[in-house]
Amino acid sequence: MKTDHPTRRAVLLTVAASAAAAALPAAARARTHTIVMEKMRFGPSPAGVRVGDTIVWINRDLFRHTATARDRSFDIDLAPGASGRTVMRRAGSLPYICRFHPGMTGRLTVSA
Ligand SMILES: [Cu+2]
Repeated sequence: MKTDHPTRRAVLLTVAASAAAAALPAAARARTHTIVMEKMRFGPSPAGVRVGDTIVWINRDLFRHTATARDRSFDIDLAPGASGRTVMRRAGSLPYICRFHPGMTGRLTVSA
């Protein structure tokens, strides 16, 4: 009768996953960060954002909001309760606003 040895199998899978991660291009290692819009404010900007990473924007307000980069490198328009994602395409210190509420501002630092 043939049996899998569970521990040995788990170790082999872990080794395989590490090797695969090391071989992946930067884009495939991209991470996802979240910024919440709530009470007419953007939540804290996440640290460690890199080009190719995705920002998930969640609008928990009763108002429609956008997250619009001043240089227009990203722009998302969200109905109340909606969420959506943008991919960071350039490095820099990127100020952004809500187009409907100019008092709502934030700044994302994106490294290459
Ligand atoms: Cu707004």
